[in-house]
Amino acid sequence: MQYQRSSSLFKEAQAVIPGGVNSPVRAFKSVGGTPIFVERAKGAYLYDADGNKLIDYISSWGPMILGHAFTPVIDAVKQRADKGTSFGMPTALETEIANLALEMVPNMDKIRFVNSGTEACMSAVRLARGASGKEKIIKFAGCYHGHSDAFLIQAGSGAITFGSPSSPGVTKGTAQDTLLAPYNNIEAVEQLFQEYPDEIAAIIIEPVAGNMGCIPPAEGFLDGLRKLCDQFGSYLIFDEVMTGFRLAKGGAQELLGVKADIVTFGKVIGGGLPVGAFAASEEIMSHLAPEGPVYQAGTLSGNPLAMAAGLAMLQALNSDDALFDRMAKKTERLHKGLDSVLKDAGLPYQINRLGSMISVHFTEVAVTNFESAAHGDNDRFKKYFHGMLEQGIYLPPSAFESYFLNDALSNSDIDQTVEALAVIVKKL
Ligand code: HOZ
Repeated sequence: MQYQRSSSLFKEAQAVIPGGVNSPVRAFKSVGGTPIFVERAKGAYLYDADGNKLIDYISSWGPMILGHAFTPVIDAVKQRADKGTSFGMPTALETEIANLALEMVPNMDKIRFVNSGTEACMSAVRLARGASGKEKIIKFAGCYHGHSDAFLIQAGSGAITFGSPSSPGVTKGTAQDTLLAPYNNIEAVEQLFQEYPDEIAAIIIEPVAGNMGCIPPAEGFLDGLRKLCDQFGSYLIFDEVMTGFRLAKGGAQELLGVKADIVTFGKVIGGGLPVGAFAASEEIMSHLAPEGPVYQAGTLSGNPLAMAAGLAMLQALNSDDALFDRMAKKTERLHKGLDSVLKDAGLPYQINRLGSMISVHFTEVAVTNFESAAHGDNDRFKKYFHGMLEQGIYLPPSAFESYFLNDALSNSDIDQTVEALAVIVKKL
């Protein structure tokens, strides 16, 4: 494959945008080489600036769950654009998508729309603090909840990829209110509650971690968190930015049968436009301005184009009862295929999967938390990433990210992906 055009576009971008990108993981720093500049995408395929066609396994990091340029979403945006793109005033569309989202997601009475997953998580924590009158939160090493200060402490995703899980610029004061525990370790969380019984406003967690590769929760772990929150009067926040409307209509709460107090969304809920949201019970949401004193706002919140895209996406998901099962089966097919090639090659590897999320780590230890994810052999991952790219397969350019499959991927795309691995596996 040739990447001359991407390469020159990257140079031009580096002159005016830090690192040449508007979000660090896109820069390919952990795998090396030149980021691919996209020209357009349709269904399961990306078409880059050099005219290469790639099978896409990131689906815009989640939102393109029904494939790129999904016609009902594109039509909804086009139709809405003619009526004006922003008013800073309420529209009926916001109530319509709120009703549908609340019908699909269990346990929630009210929802507030924002512009990104970062904003949703940041606002959810402020709400938990304001409603509980407590200040500390517990987060898990390797989980990523956006780039707001309180979360950039042992964070996953790009923060690990670039070796700065705890970012400069986050004050000591902020850091001391964020307590850390290893993912899947209930004893560590119990210990934190013993140490700070009256100070913990909330636990925030990705119910299926997707920012250190894909790491499903251990049996009983989320239930254990639920019990601790009930016992100590703390809120359980599920960051469902990745899992919401992806693992099931009702996200991880529905699939795993654990009730959260506050849920945050992003990615799929915007159908590919910038949307985040957070939802909770009537009582918790009553603390939010203008009803209550916890302030949160946004000029572009509930933006009509974004709401139209999100509504069309949720309607499509809600009307297809076979979708989530079908996507889980496709992901299982990929898992089995990759597994058989890697096993035959005798390489150390782990494949984690839940629903339509999956990832490969090149290590002999089971990957259950940040520490074990960090055991992965990054040199081998780089060869894997670039080898697959040469074969026309676009994977996440970091071992600390999950793949997000989309429904446009056919069995033959998946088989082609497995064949690509068979071609390159001897060079890994
Ligand atoms: N933080 C995102 C993945 N976990 C990457 C966002 C992007 O680069 O688009």
